[in-house]
Order: sequence, then structure tokens, then C-alpha cells
Amino acid sequence: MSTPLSPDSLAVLARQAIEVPSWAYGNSGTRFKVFGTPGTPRDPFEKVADAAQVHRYTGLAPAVAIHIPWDKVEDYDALTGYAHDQGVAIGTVNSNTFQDDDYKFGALTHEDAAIRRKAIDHHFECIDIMGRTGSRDLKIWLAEGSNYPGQADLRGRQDRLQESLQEIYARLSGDQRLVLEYKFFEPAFYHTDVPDWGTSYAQVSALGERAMVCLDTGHHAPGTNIEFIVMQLLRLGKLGSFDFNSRFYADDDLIVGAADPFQLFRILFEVLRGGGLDEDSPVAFMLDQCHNVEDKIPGQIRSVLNVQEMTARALLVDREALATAQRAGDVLGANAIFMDAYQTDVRPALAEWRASRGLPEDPMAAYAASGYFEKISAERVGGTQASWGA
Ligand code: LRH
Ligand code: MN
Ligand code: MN
Repeated sequence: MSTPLSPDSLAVLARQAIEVPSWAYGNSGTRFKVFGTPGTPRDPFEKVADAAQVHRYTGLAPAVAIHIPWDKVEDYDALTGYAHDQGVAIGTVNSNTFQDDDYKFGALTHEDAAIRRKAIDHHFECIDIMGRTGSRDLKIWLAEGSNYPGQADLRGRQDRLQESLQEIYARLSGDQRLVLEYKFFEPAFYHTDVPDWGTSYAQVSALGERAMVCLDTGHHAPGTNIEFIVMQLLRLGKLGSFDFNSRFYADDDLIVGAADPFQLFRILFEVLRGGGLDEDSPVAFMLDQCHNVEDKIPGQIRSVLNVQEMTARALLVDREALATAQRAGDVLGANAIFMDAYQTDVRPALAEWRASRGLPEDPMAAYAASGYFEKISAERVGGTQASWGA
């Protein structure tokens, strides 16, 4: 094999798993317009079927994350069984407290105990669903904050958040985990209750071992050194999961590795160094993207391949030589070692390796030739919007 990748590196790639989000298969858009697509899934089962296509052609996406209530079904055993029949599992369960009028001024942080109760109960429902689907992780992202200075009691909200999270955490069982996602702004513009990794870390650390931080790559101020945060959270043993996507401006939710491939490389290098891709790693890798103008299933295939490619390049860094250069204060030498790996084209090696594992050399082309898109376009007539903006 012409691969520059060592057997150890191939072992890392062989166990790489990236969870795909159910909402990526539904129509999405901006405040201005949601464009419809032929073949859009009409229910969670069809979203799972589409997600299974990504795994089928890449071998990289064995689980699909769901969002409640977007993916609410009568029978979660049936959804779980259907996913298994399609060759995938139901992964992370995402709660949603951002589309209900009652949560206008907060959910888990709300001043009114009755609203907090409702939001906590929603999380209990999510945990019950996790029990049925066999999911390990409950992912919480909160749209809570305020728009104007003076509008809200910042401290009181942190305290109420902790109390609410305590109740939710206590409801988890077995090896179920809670991951708390941060985001620096939006939908609130003045303050956000979980704006940064430090706040998420402080909140989850007070809960216990099975509470960790979720890092969404699109949720930082421009210029933030995200790989530093990755390193720190791994160092502290609190990096629970990633929501991967890429961005040019804010929370753009574009294809991971599209806007800044070098950043993805730097992040994955720190993941590797920190043990995040070791066999017993607690880090879950997910995509959190929307495909507003491009085809959705190929958009997801491209995404998981981008993560695989950058992982392969990060695996090429000669870490021993790098450490030697760092110790010697060889600034340019160290940088050259790093850049050599980043600038290596691993695509032919990965194509060959895929073929050796019974996967298509070119998953994008294999999917396009499969006829799946034509089939769902013909079958799913009258599909409704499946997620954002529904
Ligand atoms: C919020 C977010 C969070 C939600 C998802 C749909 O911006 O990243 O993860 O659950 O988008
Ligand atoms: Mn996210
Ligand atoms: Mn987001």
C-alpha cells in the first residue's frame, strides 16, 4: 500500500466514528428563506434512512443524533430497531428549550419555578428516550440570556442553572452522561448564560464525573484559538463531545473543514495528543451542520470525509521530531514539521485503504451513482420541513 500512514495510525482511523445530526437532512435556511429540496425526509425514520447512507458509503458514521421534539415519535423502540436495520444506532439525544413561548426569558434559568419545572421535565423526557434508544449522551444547549444591560440578574441565573442541572444530572443512570454546550452569543445579544468553555466547565464540574463540556466549533468569537480550549479540556478530563462545523462569520453551520481546513487540522492534532482518539476516549465526535443550499446527504458525506482526512494528516505529524525541535527552541524547524504533515495529500492513501476495507474508493461518486437521491425524490412527495424553522 502506498499509504504514508503507519499501522498505528490506521488503527486510529479504523475506529473513528462521527455521529451525524438528524436535522442536517431536513430543510433549513436563514431568517430570510428556507429552500425546499426534493426528497426531504417527512419524519424521523426517513431522516435515519438518509443518515444511514452516509455510513454505508464511508464507514464513518455509525450513529445519528436526534433532537427532541423535532424527532419525537410514538414508539422509540421502533425507531431504534429501524436504525439498527439500516446499519446505524441512535446516538446523542439533544434537548430543545428554544422554541416554546414559555422560554422567552429563560428555561433552566427562568425566574419562575413553574417554567423551570417544565424545562427540567423536558430533560427528564429526553433521558427516558435515551433509555429506549440506548443513547449515552444528553446534550444540552441553552438559548438563554438577555439583550439589554440590567435586564437580567446574571448571578441569580447561574445559581438557578446549577440547581436545574443538578436535578437533571441526578436523573441519569448507568453510564449515561450530560454534556453542556456553550455559545458566545445568539439568540441573546447582550449576555448568554453559558457563553464559554469556562462557564460550562464550572457548571459541569459541580455536577460530577459524568457531566462534561460540549465544544461546538462554530460557537466562539472570531480569532479564538479553539485548539487551545481542546487541549485544556482534555487536560482537565472534561471534553465530552464536539459539534463539528465551520464558519466564516458567526454560527454559520457550514461543512466542517470547509471554511478553515487548517483549523480543523490543528484541533485534531490536539485531540490526538490529548488521547481524544484513544480506544477508551470519552470524547464523542458529532457534526452539527445545516445544508441550506447544497445537497444534504452528499454534504454529510463530504463532512465526515473532511474529518477523516484531517485526522489522517494530524496522525502524520512526527511527534518525536516535533518534541525535539520544541525542546531545542527550533521555532522554524518545529513549525516545518507541523506544516509538512498538514500539507501532505492523504486522499490517495485513504482511497486505497477504503477499498481494502470493502468501502468505495470515492464515497461521493458511489453515492451519486447509487440512485438513492432519485428514489427518495420520487417517493417522498409532499415532504415537510423537518427541522430548523419548522
Ligand atoms: C445551537 C446549536 C445546538 C443546537 C443545534 C441545532 O446553535 O449548535 O447544538 O442543538 O445548534
Ligand atoms: Mn451545536
Ligand atoms: Mn450552533
